[in-house]
Order: sequence, then structure tokens, then C-alpha cells
Amino acid sequence: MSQPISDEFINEANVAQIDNLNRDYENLGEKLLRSGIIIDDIMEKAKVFSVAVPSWGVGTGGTRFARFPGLSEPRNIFEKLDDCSIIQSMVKVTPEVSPHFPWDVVEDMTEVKDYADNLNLSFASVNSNTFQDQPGQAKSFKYGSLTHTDKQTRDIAIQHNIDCINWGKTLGSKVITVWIGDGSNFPGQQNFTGALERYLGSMREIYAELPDDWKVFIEHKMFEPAFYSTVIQDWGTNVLCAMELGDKAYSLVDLGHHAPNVNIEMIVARLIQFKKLAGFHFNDSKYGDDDLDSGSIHPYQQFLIFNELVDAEMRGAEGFAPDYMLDQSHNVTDPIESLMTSAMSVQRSYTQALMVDRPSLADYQNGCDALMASQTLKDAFETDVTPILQMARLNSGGAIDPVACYRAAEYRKNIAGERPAVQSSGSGIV
Ligand SMILES: [Mn+2]
Repeated sequence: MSQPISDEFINEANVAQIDNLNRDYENLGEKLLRSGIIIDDIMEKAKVFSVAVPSWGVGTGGTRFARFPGLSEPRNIFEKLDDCSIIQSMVKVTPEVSPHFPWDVVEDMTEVKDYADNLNLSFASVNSNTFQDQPGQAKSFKYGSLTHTDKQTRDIAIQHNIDCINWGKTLGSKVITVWIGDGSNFPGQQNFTGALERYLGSMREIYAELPDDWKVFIEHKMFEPAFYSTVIQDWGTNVLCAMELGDKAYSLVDLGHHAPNVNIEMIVARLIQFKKLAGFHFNDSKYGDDDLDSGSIHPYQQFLIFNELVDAEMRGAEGFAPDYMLDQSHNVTDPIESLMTSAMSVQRSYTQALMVDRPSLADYQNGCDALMASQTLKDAFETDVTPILQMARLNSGGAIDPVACYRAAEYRKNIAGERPAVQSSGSGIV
């Protein structure tokens, strides 16, 4: 990468805003102190918050109809890491990247690891892909992968997941996330029980290959690409499979992968209670698996999810160590801008949830005071924590206003010569 955005550039952009930030931070600190909240304590927690960026998220996404590429799109894993590094340099809460295989595979994966090390990036969960055929694949996944009726096809899918674990080992990852598109489009097309039996059989073989310190995350999704039934369709099937497989298996929650109006925060509470919460793919949705930017449609839902997470964190819930990741498709925005604002949105929800007066909430719950219990959550949600997030970024060497700083740097324009337009990238939607 020829022209990264330097620390000096970020510092200069911050200078003009520091006085206003200090005043805002001081005012908010005074206000919070009246409720017994020490603003620096909250800021320190916000500072160490972390959410991984998906490698495919830095490419422009598309719909089932078309994809409209943007300027200077990354063409391979190295350029994707460059873009992830820009995001991290601005927001300072995204030190990890989640790769997708085989999209991000190169002949020698140590090159990818070395490249990331140089950028101070590390790797979160690796993601397998058996929802499309690879060039030269002996058997097609058109009618399923890990659940296919044909054993040879299942074996190809199993082997791919084992390959992913091995690539992940080189990258220093400790988790593989498995999402399959397997399902059916017609009633009668698939035997529900048989398909799930085959899934468990395949997953047991993958599970057996996990190193001792690894986990496997199961991702469910209600529909798409299968539109009548999906084998791992909801959190119920997900957690049953995770329990069946063993202690290294956990259930991942992608916010867009549920039926409309489902109480996701309650699902989160249940998974925490039974020590099966893997973590999240954050995004937002209006209708289905829209993969819109986190917090752009239902910020209160995102807050309520973090309310459960912070509650578990505060009471030291056993085995509670969720992985946070973004999983979005950016069709009309610059993906770097969307990922920065989404990471900050998730960090905002976490910070708001830290504001909840939990002793009072417990008293209202025990005293059956529904109105005040609800208001206690609303008070935290309606607190403008912007100065806390800005101060956390400033203290970490990031940008007070990441989008403005990024736009001023003209990153895409500066690297356009190195990244000629390509017809399609390896990006997709999961
Ligand atoms: Mn996902």
C-alpha cells in the first residue's frame, strides 16, 4: 500500500476538535457523576471493546440482481487487509479480521499472516464456504453440502472445513464458523430428520479435527438461499446441535437470521444461561437478512442485546466470552465508511449498556414496577455517549471523527492507480 493514512494525519485532523471534545466530555462527566457514574471508568471499558471486521465486508456487496462496484476495491486478501488496517487506524476497536475461505486462500498462508502482523492486525474466526462450488469441484453443492444425500459430496464439504481449520492454524485463529446454505425449496424435497442426521454426522468429523484450544461456531439462518426449509434454521436447532457436538461447539447469533420480530435479546440471554453463546454477526435489518449497517434500523434492539451481554459480564456469568464481529453487505456506501460507523455503533450500544443502573433495575423488577424498570433502560439508551467514544478513540490514537478524517485523506483516490476496477470480487453475503 503506497499511501496509508498516517498517525500524523489523524493527529492533525484531531487538533481542531480537541477543545470542544474536552468541554463535552467534562459536561457529560459532571452529569453522570450525579448518578454515581465515573466517566473515565466507562471510557476505559469502551476503549478496550473490540469487534472483528469480516474480510468480505471491505468489498462492495450486491443483491440477487446486480452489484455496482466502487472505486479502488480490494482485489485480494492483502488489499482487504490494507482496508481493514485503515478502519482500525481510525476507530481503534477493530484489531481483528475474520477471513473467508476459499476466497482468502493463497498458496502460502504464512504470507497472509506476516502481512497482517506488519499491519498489527490479527485473525478472528475463519469462515468456511460450502454454499457455492469451487472451480473443478468433483461434486456440486447445488443440492446441499454437509447434509447432501451423497456421501462423496458430503466428504468434499467436510474436507473443505478441515482445510479451513488448517489455514486458520497458520493465521493464529482459534475458531471456525460454519454456515451452510443447505435446505429445500419445495415441501417434500428433503427429509427433515435425515438431513439433520447427515449434518450431525458431517459436523462430528469436523469437530474431531479441532485442536484442543479451538471452538466451532454454528450459524443458523431461517431462509435463503433455500426458501422452503433450511437445515439449521433457528437458534433452537442450532443449540441442539451445539449440545450434541460437545463443549467446543457454540451457537452464533447473526442478527438478520431470525424470523421478523423475534426477541433476539431473549435468545441471547438463553444462550448465555446454558453457556452456549458463541458470539455475534452484527448487522441490521428491516425485512429479512438485509445485512444493513449495524444500528441503522433498530438501535434500541442492539442496545437491549448489549444490556443482556453487560448483565452477564457484570455478574461474571460462567463461560461468558462472546466473539463480536460485523457481517454486513455494503451496496450503496463506501464499505470502509460503513464498517467504521458500524463498529462505532456497536461500541456505542455496549457503552450505553454500561450506563444501566443495575441495582435500581433489579429493585424495580422485584417490586413489579414495570414502568420504572423500562425507564431505567431508556435512561441509559438515551444518554448521548458520543464524547466517551470520541475520547476513547483519541486516547487510543484514533480519529475523533473517523468518517471526516477518512474523507479528508482521499484514500480511494490515492490508491486508484494500484487497484484497477475488476468485474467481480470474491465478496458475498453470509
Ligand atoms: Mn453471518
